[in-house]
Amino acid sequence: MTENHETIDALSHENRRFPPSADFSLSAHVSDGGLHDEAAADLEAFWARQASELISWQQPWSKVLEWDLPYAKWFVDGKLNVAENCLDRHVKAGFGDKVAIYWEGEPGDTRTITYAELLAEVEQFSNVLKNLGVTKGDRVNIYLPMVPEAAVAMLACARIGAPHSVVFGGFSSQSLIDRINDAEAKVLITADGGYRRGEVFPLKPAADEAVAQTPSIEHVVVVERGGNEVDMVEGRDHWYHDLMAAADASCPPEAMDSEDLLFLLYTSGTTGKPKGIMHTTGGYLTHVAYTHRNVFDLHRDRDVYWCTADVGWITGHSYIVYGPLANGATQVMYEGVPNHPGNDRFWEIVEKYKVTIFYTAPTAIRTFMKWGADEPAKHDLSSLRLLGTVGEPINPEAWMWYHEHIGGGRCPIVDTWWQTETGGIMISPLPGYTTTKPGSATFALPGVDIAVVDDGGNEVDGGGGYLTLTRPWPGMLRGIWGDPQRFVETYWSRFDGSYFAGDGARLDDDGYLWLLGRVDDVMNVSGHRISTTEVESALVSHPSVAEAAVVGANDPTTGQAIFAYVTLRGGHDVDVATLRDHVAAEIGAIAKPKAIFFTPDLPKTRSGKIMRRLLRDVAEGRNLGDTTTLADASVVDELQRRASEAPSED
Ligand code: 7RM
Repeated sequence: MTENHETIDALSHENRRFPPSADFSLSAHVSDGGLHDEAAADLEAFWARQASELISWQQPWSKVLEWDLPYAKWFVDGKLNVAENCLDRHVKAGFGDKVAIYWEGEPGDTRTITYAELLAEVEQFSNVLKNLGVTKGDRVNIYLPMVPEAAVAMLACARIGAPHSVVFGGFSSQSLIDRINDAEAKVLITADGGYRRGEVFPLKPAADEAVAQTPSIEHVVVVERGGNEVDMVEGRDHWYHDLMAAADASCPPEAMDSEDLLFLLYTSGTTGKPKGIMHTTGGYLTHVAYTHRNVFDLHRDRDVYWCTADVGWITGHSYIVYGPLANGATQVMYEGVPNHPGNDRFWEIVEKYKVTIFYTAPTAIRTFMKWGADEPAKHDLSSLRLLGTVGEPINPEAWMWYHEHIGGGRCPIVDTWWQTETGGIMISPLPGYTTTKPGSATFALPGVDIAVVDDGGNEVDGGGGYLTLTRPWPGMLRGIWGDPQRFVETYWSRFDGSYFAGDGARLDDDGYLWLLGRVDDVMNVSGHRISTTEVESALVSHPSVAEAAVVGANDPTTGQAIFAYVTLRGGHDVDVATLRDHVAAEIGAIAKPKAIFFTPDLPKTRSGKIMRRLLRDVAEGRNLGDTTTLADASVVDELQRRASEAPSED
């Protein structure tokens, strides 16, 4: 522990523990500390073994790692093709008839796609891209709903060595313009529209607006999905099915260098233009295959895996497309929202496909809590054997709800911490080995080295601090597209020799890690550095609260004062005084919110992360800053209206 005060005060306590069941451990890939020991003994040898056991190489590497801080090269001189790893080798090994994707459209239409069928589609689409003039190294932009063609397009790019840049289908034309222009993409793959909440949302008009301002785009490929009316520009726009019908069936996979660019994925920080995060080939694929196998304990002969993310996010890249397919998994892919036609749609899908592994976001879980336990109770969820979360800290009460009402009390939960920049999971329980504590992501995975440090960069051996990664890992970002300076400044300047993730974390007495949210969100109340996550978790531990967002707003007396925005569970009611006392009882009087506002919804990004910056603007009576990444703009208007009502206080 650092002297006098911790960098971030540790307030909450959680004593519940969940060791893996003997039954689960018995068949788990990892059931002891062997992998940890192996990685600790020789990190490079450890990753080399993963790369050779999980991935097929056309040419072996000459060197495992070349590390010239902050630039890493993994599996130097190795040659491989990602699509071949995800498809061809499974078909060659006799798994051609195995289902790769059970696709469920929102209206209820379905498609079942085997590995052989997926390979055929990808080969043909690779030829479509080639026919449009795409060659190795050209960037291709993808702007699609959650349809199988999204995976096909990504894999076809990988097959011919054209890096893709997927833009989430919920983003506006302006976001698309910025990302296409930054990447200077040559081809755009989009759809007429997709289904969302029972209606067709058009994509092609946004794509048209974008292409008018993106001179690099030569061709637009349009997947027919929504059936909505679209304008097709002669010579520029082509229907996917027309091009496919005219393309050759066979396309051999390109031999790619391990360090060739596989994709760009843009992340928007709090300031500045979106960063094109660069991921390369061999290290990335090794990292996602290794984590997908061991964190989810994937047994491809019996598991049905479902990750509810969109392919437009890194979670979709790593844990819908590349990790699961590299491992030969059978998975569910769902097009739509969780509440169409009813609030039990997800549970209906779990029952229908007998899903065994389910991976979702805390924001979704808190929404399910709001809708009530009756929804999952309508369905037989007994096929589930493992649950996962990603995207935000999961509050202990949401963890417990997930455990009881979705996992039936029997499924281990893996709370997986990672980032677009890390490429794959970094911190997580290993479900057959790690004893979990609700709300803790537990420990760094074997092969990953972290340190929680204080302001001066000194490692703390307990309490709160900044999360850093101290050694290179294979899935790490290789840079920011077109902006090498920003890469160094953003990630490698704050702490000498380490990657700074931007997150706060706490180590408890047993060495468990508790993620405390972005350090920009940490509050300073009378000199105490309090994490928003801990106060939110205290609020969510009240039986009436479904979700809470907490921010520090300027205060003349205490520096910052805690403002809380609270969403209640369906059919519940509670008053402000009760909740303030509840927080005081849970974590101490210092963390008692000065004001609590009730709200039906919280402002979130399109990937479901709470936008505390906007709530700070509201709390401090400022005009709202950049709201372009907000999923639903009406939420903050309503909050601003409510903020003009007097805040409640002692
Ligand atoms: C995968 C993803 C990254 C940020 C990261 C954290 C937060 C993600 C967890 C988490 C606590 C987790 N990529 N985060 N997972 N916080 N516990 N298990 O979300 O680039 O979009 O976001 O998300 O703040 O820095 S991301």
